[in-house]
Amino acid sequence: MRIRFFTAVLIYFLSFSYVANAKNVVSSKAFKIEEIVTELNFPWSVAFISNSRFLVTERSGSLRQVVNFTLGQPIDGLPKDIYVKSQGGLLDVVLHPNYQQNGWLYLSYSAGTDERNTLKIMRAKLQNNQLVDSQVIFTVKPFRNTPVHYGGKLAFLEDNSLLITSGDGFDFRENAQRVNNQMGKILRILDNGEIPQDNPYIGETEKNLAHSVYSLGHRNPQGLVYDPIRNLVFSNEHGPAGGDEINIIRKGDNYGWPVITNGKDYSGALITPFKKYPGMRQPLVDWTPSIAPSSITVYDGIMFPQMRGDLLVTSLKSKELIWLQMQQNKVVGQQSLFADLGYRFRDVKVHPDGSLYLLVDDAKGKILRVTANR
Ligand SMILES: [Ca+2]
Repeated sequence: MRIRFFTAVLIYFLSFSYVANAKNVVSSKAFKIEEIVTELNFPWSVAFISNSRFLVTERSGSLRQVVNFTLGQPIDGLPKDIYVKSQGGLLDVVLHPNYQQNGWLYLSYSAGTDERNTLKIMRAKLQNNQLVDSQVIFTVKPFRNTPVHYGGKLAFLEDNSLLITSGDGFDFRENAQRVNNQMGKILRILDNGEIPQDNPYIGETEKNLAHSVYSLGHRNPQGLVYDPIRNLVFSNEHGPAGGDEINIIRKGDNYGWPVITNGKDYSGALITPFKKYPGMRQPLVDWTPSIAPSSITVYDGIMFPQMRGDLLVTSLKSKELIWLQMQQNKVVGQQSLFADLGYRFRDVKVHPDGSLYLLVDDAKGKILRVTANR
């Protein structure tokens, strides 16, 4: 049952009653929504440098700085081999946890050609609207010949190591279960690209590609966040037709794709007879039918106190922001926000002031700023 509320946020926070997969719909009128940047070509991610400055990637291959809501010219010095096609291009941007001291920013992008491409991770410093000291610190292997399912999300852990989501390339789903293969994985590297010696498969001395593997059995994970309060990593991934998931990511664990899933092939064909299998983790949340979850974050701001500690997930297909209300590590309610706007949402981030930044996925994409409507 879908219920539409037009009253203040606090009221429906108090009134939730959770039925598996049911979402209460919250009108956007409960929030103040401003378009702060427009004319962006498929914006993919933002990273806040300060309260008044942030970086935004456009999948078509531009990185730009926004200062006091004014969009800057594309930053020079991006890699020459960015492969822009279908789901590929310039993807995530994140700042090193010690960015204010060391200036390192990190980018993920697809690189190569139709016949031979992959996901790469680089770091660089920003100087006068130009990237300097650029270094490609990681190249996912093997290469592939499809322009889809890159994953591409980045998140730093508390020890300053970097997690990377890597998709299965669509045509190569069996690779998600192969340890000595970096497709369909969450990978972990040090901030300079070296391999941490406490990664789970570091002892597989004959299997070099396994050394960076942190977890396996993923399809196309496009959401990734480290929650320092719970000391947990949350990731969301696209299933096939059905079987979209949020998972709590733990070192060395197997999340099942393509051996277990609640989804089916787009043709309707069965991918696997199994929804459970010994040694494979069940998702924290399953969305069947699919919503196409494109990013996840934990709300840690002060502007919306009723959201604190909760998960926020953007959706491309169901065109909403999903607010997952949490009690400890359990999801106890789901609210659908901003569905009445009709936008495909690519990313959600929490600004230092607690407002929400939402990226609209479109050739004429934009950034919405959501503040409390008082
Ligand atoms: Ca799974």
